[in-house]
Amino acid sequence: MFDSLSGKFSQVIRTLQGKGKISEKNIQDAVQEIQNALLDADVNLRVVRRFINRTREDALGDKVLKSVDPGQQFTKIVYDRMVSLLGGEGEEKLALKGPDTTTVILMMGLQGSGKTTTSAKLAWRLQKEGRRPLMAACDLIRPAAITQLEVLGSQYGIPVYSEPDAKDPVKVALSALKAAKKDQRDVLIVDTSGRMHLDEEMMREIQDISRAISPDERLFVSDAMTGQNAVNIAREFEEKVGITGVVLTKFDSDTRGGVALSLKEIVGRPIKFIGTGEKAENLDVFYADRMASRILGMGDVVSLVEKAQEAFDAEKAEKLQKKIRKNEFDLNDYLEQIDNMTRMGGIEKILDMLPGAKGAISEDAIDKKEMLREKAIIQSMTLTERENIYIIGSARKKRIARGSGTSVGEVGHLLKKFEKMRLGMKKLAKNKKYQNALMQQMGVN
Ligand SMILES: Nc1nc2c(ncn2[C@@H]2O[C@H](COP(=O)(O)OP(=O)(O)OP(=O)(O)O)[C@@H](O)[C@H]2O)c(=O)[nH]1
Ligand SMILES: [Mg+2]
Repeated sequence: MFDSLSGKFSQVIRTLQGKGKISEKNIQDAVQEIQNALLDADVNLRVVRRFINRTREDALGDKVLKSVDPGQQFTKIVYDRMVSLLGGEGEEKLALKGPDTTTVILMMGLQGSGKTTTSAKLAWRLQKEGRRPLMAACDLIRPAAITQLEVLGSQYGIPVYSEPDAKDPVKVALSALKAAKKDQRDVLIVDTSGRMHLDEEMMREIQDISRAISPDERLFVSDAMTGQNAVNIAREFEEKVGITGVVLTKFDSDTRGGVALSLKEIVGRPIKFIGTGEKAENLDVFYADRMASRILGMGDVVSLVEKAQEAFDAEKAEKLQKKIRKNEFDLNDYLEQIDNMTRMGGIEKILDMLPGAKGAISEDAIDKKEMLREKAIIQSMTLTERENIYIIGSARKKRIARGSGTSVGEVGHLLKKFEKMRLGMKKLAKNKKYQNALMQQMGVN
């Protein structure tokens, strides 16, 4: 999967990294090549356009051209864009309820996409995690479907609810749910029949099943090998039934992978698992960041990206230091720091970047709620006010308090705290020993 795409990406990136200096033209060329590679991989045209526009926008900003290592920075931009295209960082967890209730998972998708196999894989995975799954055989169309699920069930030690002579899958699903509850099964996985093409009657059937059993998860199972059509089909399922997550199967196959890249963006639903083979253990949790580095075709792209990130941080920190030394640190900078802190998930990291600052910033600066309140207050100020807090008199304070839903006292408190902090930071920044430590930390000397 993705072999050809990866090959092309690494080539583009290697070319850029070899260059000490990068021009706008180089970047335009690189972006163009990435566009061709994505189109060759059968990625949806609209998705390609959006991806390319965003990448170009980021890449032509100051960030790349003025950065320490433009090649690395460009890689990071492409990587970040790829991660967000695939659904962002972290894992998309299944919506599992507590063990005292039954979580219902409905499997749906085209014929042969891997619903039955995935039902069994998922049940096996959940059972390993200590759950008690039951599978329901609600494919009453394909003659061997029930047997197939039963065989898988006995292979992996998972019970299957079935009614061999039944005609109505909605009834079977309802009875299966009843049986699951009676037997205190905490997960019910409902396998349904595949739809060859979008047959209205078949869509109504899956709609009816879904309405009857109100699934907590409605997983759209899609074969990674199907072409562009998969995107339209997913859209149809999303409209008619509603998708809560996507499972991409047959990732182990040799395909160009375009569908995988298009689905999230078009359908707007997260990819939760990928199938990488026929066996029970061949179902992996989907991680956009890991997939992105795989697609970029560089084992070490992640560390590369981290290095670029560090360089970027160091540059910013240096700028910030200059401002502090000159006493030019203003509320705009402070706001940026608050945003950084929330983004990075903690003040610690920022404080680590400014050695010695930990002591200078009082404990209450680390209060998250206060941080959000401060953010609201600063955002209600004009840019001039943020640059020069001394123009903020009582009329302005009142306006700011009203705008931010706080009180005049709270606005005053923030201004006082900020002034004190700035003085403290300035003093620190004038301290030679502190400066040396800081420079060393940033690798400047
Ligand atoms: N290599 C590989 N094969 C898979 C994967 N997932 C499913 N398959 C195979 O694909 C074929 C179809 O899988 P099924 O699970 O029967 O598909 P289905 O969606 O239930 O099919 P219908 O019930 O006919 O609609 C089977 O031969 C599976 O073994 C996968 O991740 N990798
Ligand atoms: Mg099936």
